Amino acid sequence: MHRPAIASILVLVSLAVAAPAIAAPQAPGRASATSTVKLIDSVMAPSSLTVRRGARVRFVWAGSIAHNLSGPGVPRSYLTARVRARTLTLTLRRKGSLRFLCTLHPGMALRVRVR
Ligand SMILES: [Cu+2]
Repeated sequence: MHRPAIASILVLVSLAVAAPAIAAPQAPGRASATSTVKLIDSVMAPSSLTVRRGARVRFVWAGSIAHNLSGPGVPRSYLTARVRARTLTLTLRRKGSLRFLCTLHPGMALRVRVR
């Protein structure tokens, strides 16, 4: 008996969530692609992205000072906390232009265009 292919995909997604330090397989141009954005002192790198609907964006705190994160889909705890080391992966399900920012550092922002 064969398991449906979707089961394998769900397992991969689950592993990526459970172990964010392990890089998930990336396939550029596919809806399941993950883009990594680093929060460095005091910029987001890259500062703009264009992705397909359904893509994931993984925020990685890579700087030595604290940053917070605000934007669509970001849990409130990331805005209220001064975070030093954390990752957050969001799945972007709607087309449009999104903006994420650190409110502690003016100009520390990311714009994402979801196609
Ligand atoms: Cu910041």
